[in-house]
Amino acid sequence: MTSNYGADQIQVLEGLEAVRKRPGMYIGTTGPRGLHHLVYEVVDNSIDEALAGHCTHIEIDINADGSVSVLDNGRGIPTDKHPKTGKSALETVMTILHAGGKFGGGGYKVSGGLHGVGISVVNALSQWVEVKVWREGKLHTQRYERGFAQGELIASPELEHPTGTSVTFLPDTQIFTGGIEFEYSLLAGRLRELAYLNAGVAITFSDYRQEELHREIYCYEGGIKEYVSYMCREKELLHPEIIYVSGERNGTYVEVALQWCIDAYNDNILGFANNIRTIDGGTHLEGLKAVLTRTINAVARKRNKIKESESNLAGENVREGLTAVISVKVPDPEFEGQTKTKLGNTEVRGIVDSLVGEALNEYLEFRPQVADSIIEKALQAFRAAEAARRARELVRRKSVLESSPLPGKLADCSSRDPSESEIYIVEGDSAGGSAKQGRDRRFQAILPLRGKILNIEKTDDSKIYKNTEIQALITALGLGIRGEEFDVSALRYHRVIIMTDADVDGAHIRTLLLTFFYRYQRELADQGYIYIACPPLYKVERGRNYYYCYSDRELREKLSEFPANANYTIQLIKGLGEMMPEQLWQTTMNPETRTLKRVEIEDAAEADRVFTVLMGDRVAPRREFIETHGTKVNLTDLDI
Ligand code: 0RA
Repeated sequence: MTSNYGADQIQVLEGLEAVRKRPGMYIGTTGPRGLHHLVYEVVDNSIDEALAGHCTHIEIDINADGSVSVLDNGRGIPTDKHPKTGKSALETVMTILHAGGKFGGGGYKVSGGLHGVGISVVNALSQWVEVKVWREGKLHTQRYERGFAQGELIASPELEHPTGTSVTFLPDTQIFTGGIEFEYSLLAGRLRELAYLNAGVAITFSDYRQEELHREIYCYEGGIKEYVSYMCREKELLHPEIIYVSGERNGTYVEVALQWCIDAYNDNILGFANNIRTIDGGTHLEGLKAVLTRTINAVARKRNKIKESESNLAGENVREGLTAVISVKVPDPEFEGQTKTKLGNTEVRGIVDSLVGEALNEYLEFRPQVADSIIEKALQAFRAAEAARRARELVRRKSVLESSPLPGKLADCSSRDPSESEIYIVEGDSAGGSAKQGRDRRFQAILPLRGKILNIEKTDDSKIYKNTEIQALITALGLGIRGEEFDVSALRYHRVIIMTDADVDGAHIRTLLLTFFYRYQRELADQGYIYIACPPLYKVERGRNYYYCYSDRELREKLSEFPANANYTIQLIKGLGEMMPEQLWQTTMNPETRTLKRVEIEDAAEADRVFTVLMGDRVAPRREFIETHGTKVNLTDLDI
């Protein structure tokens, strides 16, 4: 360190000083994100060696002292003298800013964007670094402190050891003032992602900081195909095989894996450029979307699924239910945007478009069944979108003009004051009949629904608007358009009362209705307009007296009041339809004597989960939920 600095070497020192002065310029932040980037930077060098075809295994250790080691079985960083610096190639890479990329055998370096700043940046921002290189039958070691080499590179014979590189570093607490604690799960997530993106590379990750060793090995022979298959693990597949395309043009490598699923209505496309997740998209994703739309439309026309006079499927129709990963490797990546996670290279759009276009065309040509099922799914999406648009327009027009006729089966009340009006939503026509006769028509309206209403959770908007039961509900209540702002002034009744039988079917219909209200206009539930009627379960007669019991507990209590030798009869009330109108009024509808439960959604997120569990496709969690919670789903008793 003492003798004859050449001009170059002074430059070197200034270079790493600059990194220590403005670390943010090189690693973004000196918070946790920047700290973890140090690891990614070192790992990227080993990944590059793997991509060059010389390395199969990368081992990352968080050591007991909090330092991190990255070991690979590549060729080892060259250790011979570098002609310009007079230093070993290794020391040059470690101490000269941006030396890594320009250096060594014309290798293809894919790291870029957020990292790819070079291992010298890690060196500059570390309290110490220890490098080991196994090459040419020798072990070469050197230590650095805050960027400065501590002595020469030392070589000792180690004939039996395979080639490779090991870099161990401890981040500098002077730089990372918020601490240098690495988060296992953060690193694990990124390392797993790297394993998916680089098929066949085995990545071992160990954490020696606790008594108990954590170790995981990530290795995916199928690469991004396995990534897509993992993302689809709980979905129903539209076609049996993941569609996989890979190719190269002008030094740009493109890999795409595609899988459409039946029970999904969104798309889920992950983009990567040079192993970096491009959250803000970019030209590779633009190319992929364009070519998918064009190819599926062309195949659909060729197969006569779209007539000459008909319009093309839109991109979002084609992508409905699609899970995809696109990974490109570009020689000179340009990353744009605030977070530098948008690929800017314009040439990539056309390369992706033409490579994927050719391959996908050929793939579908030989698999007409796969082609037809993808086309059919897209056509369904297209029709659903059209129908939803028309239905929305219809509803909007109606609500604007307020000319929508009330449904024929609604027995409306005479009051026009919503604050005193209530509507009973009743299961079935016969119960509806009793309720109509039993009600106080001045302020009580009755809307009978026939059978089970649609499960809104599983249905797209167009079907929702077409369903007559739901249309009746929407117009009778004066609700607006799904998802749009709730307008209390349009609500025709301030008590919306669900009245169903006290059996399993009744409970199911009640849940369907609650789901409908929750999904359609949740404020209705949030603001406490929804109630549940409580019809009696039993009628107990003793002499000239009779009593209604609304639960098994009430029945037991009533019976225990009777003398031991009493004669009495218990009538099980099977359904609302069995009750006489007068009886229904007295037990369930008369505000003086009835019990109503107000539906309270205390915690919207929890309610959403409950509804999803109860109404979604997955049968197992539903059973579990019903077993543990019974039927008491967010209902709190409220006597009024
Ligand atoms: C350039 C040339 C050669 C190896 C590497 C870079 C290399 C760098 C790193 C960084 C971490 N692990 C690494 N492994 C290899 C070798 C050129 C040759 O041997 O001909």
